[in-house]
Parts: sequence; structure tokens; C-alpha cells
Amino acid sequence: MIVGGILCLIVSVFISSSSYDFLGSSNIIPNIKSEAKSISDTEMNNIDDEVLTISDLSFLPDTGIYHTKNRTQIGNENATFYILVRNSELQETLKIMREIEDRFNKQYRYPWTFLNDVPFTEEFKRLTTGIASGKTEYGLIPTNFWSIPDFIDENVFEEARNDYERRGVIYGGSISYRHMCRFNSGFFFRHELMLKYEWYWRVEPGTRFYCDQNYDPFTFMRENNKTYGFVISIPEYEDTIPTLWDTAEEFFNANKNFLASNNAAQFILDKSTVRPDDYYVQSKSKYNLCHFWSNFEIGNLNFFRSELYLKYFDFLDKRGGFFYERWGDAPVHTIALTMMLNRSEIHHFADIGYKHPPYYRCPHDEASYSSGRCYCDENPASNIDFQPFSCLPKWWLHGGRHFLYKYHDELLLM
Ligand SMILES: Nc1nc2c(ncn2[C@@H]2O[C@H](COP(=O)(O)OP(=O)(O)OP(=O)(O)O)[C@@H](O)[C@H]2O)c(=O)[nH]1
Ligand SMILES: [Mg+2]
Repeated sequence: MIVGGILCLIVSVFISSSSYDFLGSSNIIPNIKSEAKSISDTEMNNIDDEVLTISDLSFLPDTGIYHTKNRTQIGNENATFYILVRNSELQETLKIMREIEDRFNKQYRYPWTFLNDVPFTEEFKRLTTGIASGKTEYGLIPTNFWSIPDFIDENVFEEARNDYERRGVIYGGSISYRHMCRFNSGFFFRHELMLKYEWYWRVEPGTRFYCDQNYDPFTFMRENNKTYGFVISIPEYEDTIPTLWDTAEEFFNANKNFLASNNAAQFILDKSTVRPDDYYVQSKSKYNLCHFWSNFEIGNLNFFRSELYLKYFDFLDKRGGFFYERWGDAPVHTIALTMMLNRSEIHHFADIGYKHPPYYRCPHDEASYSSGRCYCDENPASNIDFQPFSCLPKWWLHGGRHFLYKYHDELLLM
């Protein structure tokens, strides 16, 4: 279109249905309303209200962010991706979103829910909304979900942090890490943006997703009476949870009716080795330290919102271990799940390839690769499932399933 002797490419942009106003903060492409003064009134009326121009003709965008995106959900479940994230982790967030969108979500358009203890920047919202195929929502975490409660003695807490730091325990001196773990243990499912959902898929920046997800995992969970799904299981650092098991055991002893009749308690209590080379856990408590790695989770939010779980969380919280020690959300979730659910309600996604550095796992079957479903650019020898410290064999044993594993180049079926 020629306007005042200047060739301009006119691109219409409509406000998306996302709760984030894409145009409101866009500063990548200049809005030409002011530049387009020479367009006649008639012409102007024919142009949509929001008009952008790109004067570089060597750049011809095809589809995508310049056009209206239909963000209407296609998937059938009441579900969201959940990501707690800092503004500074934007690039790592875009990368994993791109993978999940390409390998799964662009065919389902489930919404994304981003939470943060400080407001998200406009840049963060604009670029993540750009990648998302579904709607996006950005929430601020209320102070009471992310602060030191009154019942915590600040002097004892400071001493504990200094001690953890002296001993070099990972994140042992960090206050924000403790808030993060406590939030993911007891509050994320109660955030106002999460209340409307039944299912969540937790995503972390910097992770990888290696395989096409050719079915809806939320539907799979619902149809098969699953409450919680994981991909990797390893032992926790004992120094971070010296009194967690004893505290949880005290709770369950006082609330025996909370225990599921066919629970997976043996998965976290059995200290024997399963494979010949397995690492023998020598923890001080009865807990073998095995936990479902919580940086990837697909779960039912109603479990965490249940009276059982909330009572459990509150009991743990009041003991102060999220602050005086450094209790992680992964062992806190795992203990609750393995005690309060029947083991059939917990699912290992053996078909998912996933990495949270430094560990990864990819499916073990040949067809996942010969079909092109998975591309796993990792050293197969370091697949966490085959390492002596993986808790997966124990899960298969106590989850009631056979475990096919690679040991000394032979495939053995247990
Ligand atoms: N908004 C916000 N998000 C945080 C904060 N600390 C951690 N997170 C997020 O919480 C999740 C877990 O934090 P990480 O620092 O990755 O914890 P981790 O996985 O145990 O540790 P790494 O091995 O370093 O990844 C990530 O999605 C982080 O982006 C924080 O202070 N503020
Ligand atoms: Mg992480």
C-alpha cells in the first residue's frame, strides 16, 4: 500500500483474548497512527482501529503474533500450566514454553498461570503471552503466602541459616528459597488465579521437554483415576530435612484415618536396594529420602486443597521446619501423596522425556526414537533412571509394576 510516497506494509493487530493486553505495552513495532496522517479519512475508516506498520520490506512476517490468535481452549480439562518464576528467568521460561507448546499445547491451548512474589514486567508478560497458544494470567503472590510467619523465632532462624551456610548445604542460607519451597508446599493451589482449576502441570524455567505429547495427560489422569504424576524420583539431601519424617509420622500417628488403605508408604520406607548396584540409603530416620522430583508435576489441585492435606501442611508448617531447616516441597508432597493416596493414584509418566539440570530421563523404548516422537540430545548412559541413586526401581517395585531396566548392557525385567 502506498501512503504519501512511502511504501508501508500495514499489519492489523487485534487485541487478543488473553487477560494480558498484548498491544498495551508493545514497543517492538511502532504504532503508525501518528505516522499515517496522510491516509485519507475513507482509507482510515477501512483500517482496523489498531494498525501497525513495518517499513522494512525485506521482513515479511507470515502469521503469528501480528495477527489475532484464537486462544479458545481446545483441550477438555479444567487445567492450567503453573509456573512460579522470576522476571530474570524470562529466556529460560520462553525456551521451555516453546517446547511444551510445540510438542503438546498448541493442539490443546491450555492456559498458562504465572505467579511471582513481585509484579511481572511488561516485557515478561508480552513475550510469554506471545509464545502461549492459550490464555495467560499473571498473579502476584500475597504477602501472607510469602513471608516469615509470627510463630517463627527470627533469631533461631538466623542462626539456622548461618549454620546451613557454614556447612555448605545447597540453598541452606537462602530465605527466598525457603519461601519458594513453603509456597509450593502449602499455597500455590490456594492462589486466587489457581482456584478455578482442577488440574495443574508444573513447569520450571530452564527445563527441557523432549517428546511429542500425543495425548492429553490431564484427560489420561482423570480417566484413570490418577491424582499425581511424576517423571523423576531421587533421594533428598538429608541435611535439609532432619526432622521432616519424624514430624510427618507424628501427624499420621495422630490421624490414622488419613492413611490410604493401599498406600505407597513402602516406596518411602523401604531402604533395601532393588538393583545390584543401587545406592544404599543410610538415612537417620525411617524415611529413605526418595521423593518425586516436583519441578515437573501433573496433579489434581483438589487433593492439595483437601482437608487432609491442609491439616498435614499446617501441622508441618507450625513446627517451623520450612525455616529452621530447609524443607523442600518435593519431600513434603511425596510424603503426603504416598501416605494419603492409594498407590494406583500415582502415575509415573514413562513416556515423557524431561530434564531439569543436572538430571534428565528419556523413554527407554526404541519406538519413541524411530518414530521421531522423541529427540533426546543427551548421553544415554547418564539417563537418571539407570543411575544407582534413582528411586524409580523402588517406585516400580512398590507401585506394583515390573521395571524394565538396563544393567550392564542387558535388559532385565524384574
Ligand atoms: N518469583 C520467584 N520465583 C522463584 C523464587 N525462587 C525460586 N523461584 C522459582 O521457583 C522454582 C524453583 O526454584 P529453583 O531455584 O529452580 O529451585 P531448584 O529447582 O530447587 O534449584 P535449581 O537446581 O537451582 O533449579 C523455579 O520455577 C523458580 O523460577 C523467587 O524468589 N521468586
Ligand atoms: Mg529449578
